[in-house]
Amino acid sequence: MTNNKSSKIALTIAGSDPSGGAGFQADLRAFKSLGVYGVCVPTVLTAQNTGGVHDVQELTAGFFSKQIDVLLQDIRPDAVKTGMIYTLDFIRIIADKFRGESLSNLVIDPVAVSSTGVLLMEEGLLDAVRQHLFPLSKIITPNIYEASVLSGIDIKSEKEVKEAAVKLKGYGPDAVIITGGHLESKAVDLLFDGSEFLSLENDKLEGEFHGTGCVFSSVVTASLALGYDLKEAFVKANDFTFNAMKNAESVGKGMKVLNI
Ligand code: PXL
Repeated sequence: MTNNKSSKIALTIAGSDPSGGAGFQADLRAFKSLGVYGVCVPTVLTAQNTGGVHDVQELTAGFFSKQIDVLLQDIRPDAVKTGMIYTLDFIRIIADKFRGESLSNLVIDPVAVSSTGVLLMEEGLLDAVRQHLFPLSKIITPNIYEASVLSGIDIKSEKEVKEAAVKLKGYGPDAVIITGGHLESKAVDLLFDGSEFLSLENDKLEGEFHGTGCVFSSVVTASLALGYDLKEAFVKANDFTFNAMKNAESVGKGMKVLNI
């Protein structure tokens, strides 16, 4: 049999956002924007619009697991990302599959709360993500809030962002990116690869945006699928996300969604 595969492939394991601004819908569009073929396994469904998350419906663990098995029997992704996971069972299933299938280039976006403050995982589960998934991952992409909870460091300035990055690196990922330092007048993203820090600063943009974390981590994932290194993936994600925010659109009555 000849192998006609030409596109690189990225898998997102994430929640559904019917409004398309976040969740696997945003991930798939971001993959496509980088020329990467996207595949997806939903974890949960949400009842959601641009105003916020109204309800969450989990899939059963058995069905979730089957989606991954059936997909991987057929398609081998070049990179994988996780977004909203929601339950401990699902965290364990992802860790098992990841080890069992010897997949590479895992990007963990430890999604904890929505932009409007709704919990996107059961309480206390960030610890389980840290314990089960960080050791398997290439890059983790917490925002400042998630990095604070995960590291136990109360982040107030760039000094603590760096301390948190060093601590999170100790949990096993090859690299840590802490996004959206909503600190002072600039938005700062920080990469730590175990030896060096790289900070990228952008002007803070006015308004409320939905899905920035999903888009950022998806660009990192697509970049790894394309063969870029950590630093290149970081720079690409920072640049792409900032431009998509600058050109954000109001598709509904609530938050703006990124233009990707
Ligand atoms: O932006 C985080 C996020 C991720 N995944 C889903 C979401 C949200 C935010 O609302 O709904 C499905």
